[in-house]
Amino acid sequence: MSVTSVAEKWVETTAGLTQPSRTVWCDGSKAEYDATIETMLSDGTLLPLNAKTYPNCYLHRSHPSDVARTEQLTFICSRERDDAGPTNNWMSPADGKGKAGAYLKGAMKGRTMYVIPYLMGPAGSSMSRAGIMVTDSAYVVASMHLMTRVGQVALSAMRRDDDFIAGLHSLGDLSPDRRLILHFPEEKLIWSVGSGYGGNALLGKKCHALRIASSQAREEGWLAEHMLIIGVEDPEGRVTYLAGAMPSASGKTNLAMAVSQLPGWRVWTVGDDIAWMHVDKTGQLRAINPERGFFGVAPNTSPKTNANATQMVRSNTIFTNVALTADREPWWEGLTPEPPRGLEDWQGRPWSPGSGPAAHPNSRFTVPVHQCPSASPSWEDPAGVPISGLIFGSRRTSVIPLVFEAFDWNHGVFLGSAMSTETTAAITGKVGVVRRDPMAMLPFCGYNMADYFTHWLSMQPRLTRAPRIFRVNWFRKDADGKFLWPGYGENVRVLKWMVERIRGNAGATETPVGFVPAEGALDINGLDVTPARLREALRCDSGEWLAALQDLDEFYGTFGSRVPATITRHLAETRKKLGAR
Ligand code: GTP
Ligand code: SPV
Ligand code: MN
Repeated sequence: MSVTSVAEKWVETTAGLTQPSRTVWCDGSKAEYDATIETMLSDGTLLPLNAKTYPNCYLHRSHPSDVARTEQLTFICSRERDDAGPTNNWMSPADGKGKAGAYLKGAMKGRTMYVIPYLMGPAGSSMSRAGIMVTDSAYVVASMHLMTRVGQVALSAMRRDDDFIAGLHSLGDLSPDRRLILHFPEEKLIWSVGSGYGGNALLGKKCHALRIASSQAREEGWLAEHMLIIGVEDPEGRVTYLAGAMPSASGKTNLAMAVSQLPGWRVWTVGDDIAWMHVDKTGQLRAINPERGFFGVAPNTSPKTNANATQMVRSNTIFTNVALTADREPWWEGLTPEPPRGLEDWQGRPWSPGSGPAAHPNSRFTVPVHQCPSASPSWEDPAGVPISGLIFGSRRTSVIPLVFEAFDWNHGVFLGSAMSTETTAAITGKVGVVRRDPMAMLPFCGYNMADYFTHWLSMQPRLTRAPRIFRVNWFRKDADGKFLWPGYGENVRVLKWMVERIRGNAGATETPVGFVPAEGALDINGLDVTPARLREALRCDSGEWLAALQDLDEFYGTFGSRVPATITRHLAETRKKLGAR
């Protein structure tokens, strides 16, 4: 591998700080992956799964206090506090390096430091970007192999000697008291210490592809978004590409590989978590999936809810924090209607009904995209796929209709900026708390969120055909706490309406918040949902909406004058239409 002098120097400096016993450069080969797995099998980091039914699959149990992203320990270390904005934790670069530096000093003594050159995005795409991360975790090395493109392909993609995001990761002592996930956008640098889990540790994912990339995207005029990407094929074989933002554990992976319950329609998977989108020369928005794998939520994944996922995780998959059956197969709540006998829970303890969930609620599978039966033929196209519609979805048990469409781009940006959602197990802390999560980017925007709204608005004049913007909510419940909408494969009915809206041939009714499907416009042929329940799922209640918008002035107010006037004007107009006095 040909390594640039800048990269070499940074790795040397890093080794000086962390003092590993040896440094290994990763080449991304299969031999390297296999050797890493062997090492972890022999030291107990991985447990082998049933080689007949789950070939090349392994179970990893993380430290019990290291099971999800820790947002309170995640910081944007821009020079100016205002450039991180009120929705991010902030530390000065000097403070960040001082604090984390103390945890990192000598942290790799007696350990191997792996250097991983990785590429986010398909080889040969002008939209792809390189990173170099170092880590003392073999689990991270194997996961990066599955989730990114590792080795020379990354080094070759660098446009200059210093054209890479540098990421320093150490497990430290895994104590939450000595854990920090720091981002230095001005230095294109990430420091993460004290966690070996998911987005905290696989630095290519949230740290690079969202927090640092969003800041880079603003400078360079593109969008780095927390979005799935799909192609929706109609019965004539025409494919319409959509990208959709939903907060953590709120339906991206499931929608990305939905098995259509509508004859003739199907969903092709391009990505399930992150979209990088550029405007091309003709003014068309195009998206690539910067990742090469899925890090998906296990609980509730079943042949009924997500047949593609259950099929793709039957080989070459690393499971983290799922339960283990007596046959050494992975298990999680929802996989089968009844839990099998003789389960070990996610911490390896014998499990019995009544002792809480057997799999951790944020347990996950890590698997390459190409194993997904619905992977799109275009998923690695260096030119990306043309995006005709954008979806903002959130998890709300009330108020927010199943689907509605923004009046135009700017109104859609307002709807995205006003998104609220209920928290999930993907982050440590309380589950089910309603919070503002603009565009599902609250934990991932690497700069001031008000400037992010401005950046979104600035895209519109550059687009010849601005994508239609839709808002969805699969999670609205009735008075008895039951979901009003069956979800999963039935969501394709909603996708069909979107595709027809994009083509200009689906009926819609105007409400104060946007267009909802007109009576009969949503295809419910063969669906077991009463018209009354469907009406309830689509209902826009002015009183409920006005109450739900109440805290929005305060939220926008935290950004001071940085919030674009277009956004606050849309809020005022919406209130007026809803009949506010
Ligand atoms: P991250 O990987 O954390 O970003 O999550 P995600 O947005 O990819 O969410 P995912 O698709 O993994 O779904 C999270 C949870 O929501 C799982 O328990 C799913 O079963 C559930 N879920 C997903 N789609 C639907 C749906 O259409 N209806 C209902 N009721 N639940 C859903
Ligand atoms: C999320 O929390 O949005 C995830 C899981 O996708 S993690 O990669 O851990 O951030
Ligand atoms: Mn997901």
